[in-house]
Amino acid sequence: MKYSNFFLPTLKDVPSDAEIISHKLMIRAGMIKQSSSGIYSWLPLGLLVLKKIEHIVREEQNRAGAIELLMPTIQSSDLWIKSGRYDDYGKEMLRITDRSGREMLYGPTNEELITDIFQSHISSYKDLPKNLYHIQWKFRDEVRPRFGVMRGREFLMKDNYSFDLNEEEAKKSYDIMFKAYIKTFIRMGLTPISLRAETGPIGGNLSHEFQILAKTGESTLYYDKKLESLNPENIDPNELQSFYAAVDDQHDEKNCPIQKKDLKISKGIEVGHIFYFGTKYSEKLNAYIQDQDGKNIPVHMGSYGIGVSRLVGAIIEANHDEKGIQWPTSVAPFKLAIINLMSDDQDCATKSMEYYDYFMKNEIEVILDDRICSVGKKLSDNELIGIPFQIIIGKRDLKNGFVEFKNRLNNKVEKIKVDDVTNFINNKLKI
Ligand code: P5A
Repeated sequence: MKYSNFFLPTLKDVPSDAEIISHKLMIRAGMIKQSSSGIYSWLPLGLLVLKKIEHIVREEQNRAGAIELLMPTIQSSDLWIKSGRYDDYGKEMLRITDRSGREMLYGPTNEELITDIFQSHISSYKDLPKNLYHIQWKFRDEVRPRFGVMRGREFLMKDNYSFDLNEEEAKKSYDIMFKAYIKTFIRMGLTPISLRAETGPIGGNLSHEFQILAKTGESTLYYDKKLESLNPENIDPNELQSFYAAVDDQHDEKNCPIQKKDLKISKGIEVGHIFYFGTKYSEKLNAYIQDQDGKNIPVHMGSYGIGVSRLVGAIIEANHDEKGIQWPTSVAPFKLAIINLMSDDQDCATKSMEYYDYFMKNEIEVILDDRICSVGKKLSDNELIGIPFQIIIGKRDLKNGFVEFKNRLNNKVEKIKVDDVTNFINNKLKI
């Protein structure tokens, strides 16, 4: 991508209504534009990151055996009346009346709709277990939408639903998702902390939330320090669920089961939440299956959610400095930025194009900053948008046979010989 062709409207000034750093940076970096309270357009740079996150979530769901489908955003009220949640959900649910006077709603979650799909097609224990997911926009008319995409009214969620014969089998599905969640967040360069949680309007009696560590996070977490250094290849959900972790209002210093030396206190942001709620929806929505003895029993269900759009903000909260974003490579909108500081110099322009063509040919996600603007603006915009690897081409260095390489993750800068650049970057990206 050439910057001059792209749509990347960066801003110098901090928007006045943005309270937290990720919101400020997302607006300044031209990633989102508010369309109305809690509702955003995703501009090209923001969309690239959203898609990266979606891709990792999807891959880990598929690996864990979940099957993707796609349910609509608009639902009929009928199923919600049956489940009893039409009234319970209150003002958070956006209700719509269609031209024939039918009551519809913009889905805040999909337990009802998926249970109905399940019950229409599956009636035997032989077809279990099943785990179905989709990645779809939700709407919750939050009282106080704030913090940009972190607490939006319209937001993208990955939600899936497991169906099992009994509680024991359902706990196995729960544990598979638990493990998939930890892996998903680690792949995004985050440190996930899992905590026992309240079930709220989703229901049930077993639930965990997943927070990621970020200095600027809203919650204060108290947890066993072992949770910070998990090996994604070797995760035992039962062991993890037994480690101590609590948010501040649950933490009781006197009764804390672990020693002070093992206890860590950090700030976190909730990015995922999983629930086991047994037969709460299957009984009301008639999702019965025949067991091995020919008896009809309600199917046992769980639901699992990841805030895909919230993660964009959460990743920024966990990865930024005073100059801008520092994308972890796995979710970066581009892996490499080639920054030509002197766009009116023929040698600089030729060299940057040469590198650009090479990386494009090799399918590296690269952006070439070929804009005609001041050196100061180029450097500050590139710090702001935070592409992890940056090749900076200046007139004097180039004359001496060098360019600069900047690693935005640690801000280290080194000089590289012009002929070594492609190998150097290939090594960094492990091609
Ligand atoms: C689980 C999947 C559920 O809705 N039903 C289907 C269950 N859980 S939840 O905790 O309410 O939401 C799951 C995740 O969605 C994100 N999220 C939000 N993101 C942005 N703005 C919001 N207003 C918002 N509300 C929820 C969170 O990451 C949450 O963990």
